[in-house]
Amino acid sequence: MLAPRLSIDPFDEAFLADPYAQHQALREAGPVVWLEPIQAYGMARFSEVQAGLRDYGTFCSGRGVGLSDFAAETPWRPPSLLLEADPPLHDRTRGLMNRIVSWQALKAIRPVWQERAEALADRLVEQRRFDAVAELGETYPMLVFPDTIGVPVEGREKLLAYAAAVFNAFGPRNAIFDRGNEQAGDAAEWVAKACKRENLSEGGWGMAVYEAADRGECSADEAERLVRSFLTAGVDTTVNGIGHMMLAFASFPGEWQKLRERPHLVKRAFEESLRWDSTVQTFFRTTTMAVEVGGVTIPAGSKVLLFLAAANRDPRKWEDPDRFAIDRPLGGHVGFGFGIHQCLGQMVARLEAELVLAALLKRVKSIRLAGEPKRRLNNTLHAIASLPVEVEPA
Ligand code: OVV
Repeated sequence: MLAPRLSIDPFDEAFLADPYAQHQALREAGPVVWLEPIQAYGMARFSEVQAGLRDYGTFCSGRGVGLSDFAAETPWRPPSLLLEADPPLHDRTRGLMNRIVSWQALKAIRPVWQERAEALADRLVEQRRFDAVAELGETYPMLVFPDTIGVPVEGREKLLAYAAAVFNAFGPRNAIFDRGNEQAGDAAEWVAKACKRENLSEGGWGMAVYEAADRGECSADEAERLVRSFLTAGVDTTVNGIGHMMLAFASFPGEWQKLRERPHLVKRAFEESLRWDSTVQTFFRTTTMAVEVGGVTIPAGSKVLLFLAAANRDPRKWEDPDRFAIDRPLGGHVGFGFGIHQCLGQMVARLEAELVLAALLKRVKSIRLAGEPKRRLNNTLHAIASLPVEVEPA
């Protein structure tokens, strides 16, 4: 059977401004669709997305997780040794990185990160009105993450523009991609320098990668590129994760009251906000062989777009999926992906969100939108440019 052909372009500006409006059409059309404008397959139902992520042998990452097929085109930057790699290479690099982003490492940084979350919350609640993106979503990760990696202070604000450009580059070379590159300016050069051993501080996670290289776990060149992964994947993701968590509470005020009564739900609230609005909306895979999905044969060498965010609101899996409900039964969303590539930094993201949310919860009785949220269009991330909120101190 052939996949239904759709004229939906998941990278046009209308789609990216409100992807949720079109996810239903993608899911309803079938388990696999052919997206005419980008000449690629797509899957938007939970069970097929999860199965695709699970089957890394058939749906590979080594040919790139963007629209560009690395088997046919030269990648625009040297491929990530994690995201854009398959086993066995992937398992070696991932194992090394997992030992750095460990439970013990997170336990060690928690007190400092907590102090910074509390201080920031003090300041914002005193203000009453603030921009939950510019003053919280962006500020908090930038207060904690670059120090943890150990990058130079001078110029580190460039990390935001660099990440935005990388996430744009998973899509087609459209106007959003061009604008992102323009705004990035010399950020890629700054990041390349920051990844070098001589520019990383002692005791940071960046230096820890080079120490793994000293032990023979990878080469020095590989270490440099693995540090780049921290810097690419660690900022704009958590920035928008915290932003959407705040948007969720501002949009569903009853949930804040619920959380005030049941503060032990803090971690679940973040998980639910990621399900409700998944920062990483999509990633591609490439088929290594012909594969049948729901009666449709996808030929070998096909690009397949996995709609993580659409899967996370699939009514086949979730009850009343458009509702943000912090006490919903735990369901295992795919906002952090699934399987061998599942987010390396998920514990970092969870820690940041938990500390920010707990710090606010102690101080805030209610949150409301104080203006129209503004979107920032990105080919992969669901991103917010501005989110004016007003809080009532507790
Ligand atoms: C998950 C992710 C996003 C972007 C870049 C990378 C990873 C990387 O490994 O460079």
